Amino acid sequence: MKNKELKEEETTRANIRKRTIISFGVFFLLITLGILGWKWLNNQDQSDGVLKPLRTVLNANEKINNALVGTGHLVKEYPKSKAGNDVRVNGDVGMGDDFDAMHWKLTVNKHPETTSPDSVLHLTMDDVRKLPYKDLTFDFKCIEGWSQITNWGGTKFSDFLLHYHLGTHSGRDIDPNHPEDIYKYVGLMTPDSAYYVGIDMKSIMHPQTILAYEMNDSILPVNQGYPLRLIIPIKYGIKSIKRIGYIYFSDTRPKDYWFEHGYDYDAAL
Ligand SMILES: Nc1nc2c(c(=O)[nH]1)N[C@H]1C(S)=C(S)[C@@H](COP(=O)(O)O)O[C@H]1N2
Ligand SMILES: [Mo]
Repeated sequence: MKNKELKEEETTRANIRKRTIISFGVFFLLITLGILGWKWLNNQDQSDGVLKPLRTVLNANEKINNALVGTGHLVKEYPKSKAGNDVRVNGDVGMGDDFDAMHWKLTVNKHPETTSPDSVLHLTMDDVRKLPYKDLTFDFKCIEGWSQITNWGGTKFSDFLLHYHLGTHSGRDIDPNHPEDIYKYVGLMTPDSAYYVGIDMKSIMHPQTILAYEMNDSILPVNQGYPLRLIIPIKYGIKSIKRIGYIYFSDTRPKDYWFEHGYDYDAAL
């Protein structure tokens, strides 16, 4: 009896030793793999400010987002009374003091391949104000982690495009039945070209995407984008470009300031 117990105890000990050795082996193997993986990742080329393997993941996310962002999905809206008066000012790229607001015009280039006079529009704020009015109170989210409920007034981007017959190769109105005629992207830039964003057509046509010229029922403050900014609630604040000078269309991704600094091109919420 005693002998048997002793034997059992010995085999148990041997088993424990064996398992401990295996555990350590696995532990060191994982650490080695981790270090090798990290080294491999860091040896990869950069693509648009981000390591290539990471960029591939970001691009995959973007495809899924593009498939999901339909005009049916609406961002939550709040009563105007919930909007803050003390609106945070964030980001001043392309917002220099040398801006001549008196002579500002919105330059719209209808086609990427030509700058012939009949392909370019020069619009005033009076032109923009003639379009149907739309206001919106929503939770504005910055990629840095803060958010704020704010109120904006202007015109739907989709109304702007349809009124000026913009966004198509043919110059006809955007028609979902003719997707081949619709440019894939809209590019927007500040007058000094220092800040710029690219937005896919589906998102720019979203019913909550607006060309805003008011905040809390008053004219936009200068540091909030006077005279005209984008408000695009389905995306992070980085896409809501302040002080728009140029709008253009393209079938390839327009350049994008924060994408060049390593952020996801879509910046979808
Ligand atoms: N021209 C311009 N537009 C810009 C930025 C900028 O630096 N320059 N920053 C963006 C960022 S990161 C955010 S969060 C919002 C902030 O808008 P607000 O200053 O009105 O709060 O503007 C966006 N639009
Ligand atoms: Mo932001």
